Amino acid sequence: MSDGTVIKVDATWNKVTIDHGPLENLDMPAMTMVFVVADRAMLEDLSEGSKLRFVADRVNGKLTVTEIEMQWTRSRGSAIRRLAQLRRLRNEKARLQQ
Ligand SMILES: [Cu+2]
Repeated sequence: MSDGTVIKVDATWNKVTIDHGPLENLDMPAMTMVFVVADRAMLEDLSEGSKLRFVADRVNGKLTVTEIEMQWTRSRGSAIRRLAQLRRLRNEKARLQQ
């Protein structure tokens, strides 16, 4: 996995601009560039300034983010979304146990 910081999220085209460290599997030095994401759900966790670790590969000729691991210093907005998601899951679990 490589380290990166999200510069921009483009939900319309399923793209994300990442300031990334070296990508050894692609023989690429550190730089800022645009990637496609393999699954648009990946974009939900990302916002400007998010720190992540990720895997990128060439898929159908396009440089594509295939795996993402969020760092703890994620943006406040996505932390709040994550909390709301956890609360929903907890409510759902409580409902099923009734
Ligand atoms: Cu690059």
